[in-house]
Formats: sequence, structure tokens, C-alpha cells
Amino acid sequence: MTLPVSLIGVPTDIGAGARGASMGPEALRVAGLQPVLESHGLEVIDRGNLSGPANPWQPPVNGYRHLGEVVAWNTALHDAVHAELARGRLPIVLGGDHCLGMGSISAVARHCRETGKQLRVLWLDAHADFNTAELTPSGNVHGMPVACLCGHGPAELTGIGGHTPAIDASVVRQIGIRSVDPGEKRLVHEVGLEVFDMRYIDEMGMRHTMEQALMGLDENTHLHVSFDVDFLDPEIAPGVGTTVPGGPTYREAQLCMEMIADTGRLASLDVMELNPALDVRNRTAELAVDLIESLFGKSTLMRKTSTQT
Ligand code: B3U
Ligand code: MN
Ligand code: MN
Repeated sequence: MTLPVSLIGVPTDIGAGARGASMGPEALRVAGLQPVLESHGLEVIDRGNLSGPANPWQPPVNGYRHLGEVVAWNTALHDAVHAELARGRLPIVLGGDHCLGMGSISAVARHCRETGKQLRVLWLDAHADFNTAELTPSGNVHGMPVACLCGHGPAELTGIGGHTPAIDASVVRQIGIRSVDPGEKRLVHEVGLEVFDMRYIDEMGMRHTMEQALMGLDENTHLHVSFDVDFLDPEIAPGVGTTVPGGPTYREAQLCMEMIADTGRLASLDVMELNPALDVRNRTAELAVDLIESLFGKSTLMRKTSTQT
């Protein structure tokens, strides 16, 4: 399954706690994302950037910063992602902060409802992004997208894809998690979200983790990967707004991406939270492109079978 790819730039940091993720799309382009994908025989169209409101950099109101602007960006992204999927293409969302996971995944979920596909979401992140207005320590909506997608949030956000909740928590697998706020932790537990945290990866290894996270996929599965670049250890990926030490190494991250590629089911992707203002000579963007290359099937040798036999 090699679907044609559409790049969608979403230049905003509207949900973040630091400015700069708005420059993420261009940094990924400068790091060569399109030619790298084309070198693997993929057909790639760059749709350019979406537009939306500026970041007014205001304090939170009723537990949310910039709610109106977050809704505007995510509505535009929902429409763009849904249109690409309807054309039979594989959208890659170039974020932008991770609040955009709502627009992207609500569109993917809608597409799955329309086509009778089974959805699986892999959420690669240092954070669970499962806060609500009541639980959030910051008011930053990039800490809330998974909760909103699962129906915990304001109607303007939970209803973006025309169905609330957009997804059931049971379709999500979180990987690499190592920073969860106290109230957020209770809600994650209550909802029964499946989380492979760093402790799990340390004890069981990335291979076993990915086998578990990818279990149950079949020919009818639409696999969505939401890749928050802060998933990676900050030693190798400094260019993000909220670094958390103790993330996956380069080798672990490569294996994670390769095992996803081996499933052949990847059908949409988010690349979020890359912050060029905090990066060192575009190193984090280049690393992200390198990992995306593995996600689309780059491997050192010809491989006979998938790792999941
Ligand atoms: N959990 C914290 C921090 C955070 C979440 N996601 C990111 N940072 N990138 C919060 O503000 O919700
Ligand atoms: Mn995130
Ligand atoms: Mn994160």
C-alpha cells in the first residue's frame, strides 16, 4: 500500500506554552521532507500552509488559552485532512503545536466512519495530553487534545468532526509517556487509556512495546501516527518547547518507526511541536525527517517478513 502523500503545513503555536512551533512546517521542508519521501518512490504534493488567526499571547480564560483561535485552526485542519483522505491520499500534517491533533484525528475518525475502517491511533509523546480545563496546570490546549478527542472538553472542540466523542479511548495507544500531571493521571486511569510509558519501555524494550501497541491490526485498519517530537530524548531532539529527559534513544525511535512501517497500514501522520526557535542548526527537524523516512519504509537491508509473525 503506497498511497500518494499530501503535506499540509499548519504554522501556528496557538496551543503551546512557548512561541515558535509556528515555524515547524518550514523547518521540515528545509530539512528536505519532500525529496526524501520522493526518493522512496512516493508521489508527494505539498499543499502549502493553512492560514488562521495570529497568536495573541493572552492568559487563560476559564481554563483555556486562545480557545477561539484553537477552534479556528483545528476546524481548518479538519477540513483539509478530510479532503485529502477523501481523495485517497495520505495526509502528513506539519505542525504546529499538538493541539492540532484534534483537527487531524477528528477528520481521520470521520473518514473511518464513512468508509467502515477500523481506526488505531499511535500517540508518540512525552506527555499524555489528557488535561481538561479543570485539571490543566497551564491552560495550554496542546496539553488537552487526546481528552478532547475522547469527549472530555468544550463542545467547540469535542464536536469538530461532527461526532462526539470523535474517537473511543480504546483505539489509542500512547508510547514514550513520562510527564503526566496529577489530575490528568487520574483521568487517564479512569478512562482506561492504554499507555506504554518509559518505565514500560525500559523494562520490556521497544520491540515488545511496539508488538503490543500494534496488536490487532488487520487489512481494514487505518493506522494514524501522531508524532510529538518531544517523544524523543532531548539529548537528540532539543528543538521542542517542553523537553522531558529520559525519552527514547535514536535506536529505539528508529525501531519504533520501522515496526510501524512493517505493518503497511500507515494512512495518516502528524509531526507536531517542532520548534525551530529552540533548535540547534535544524538538527531536530533533520532527525524528524530521518525518522519519517523510516516510517515510510527506509530500511538498511531488504527484509523478508514483518517483525510481527
Ligand atoms: N501537561 C502540561 C505540559 C504539556 C503537555 N503537553 C505539552 N506540555 N507539550 C500541560 O500544560 O498540560
Ligand atoms: Mn503532545
Ligand atoms: Mn509532548
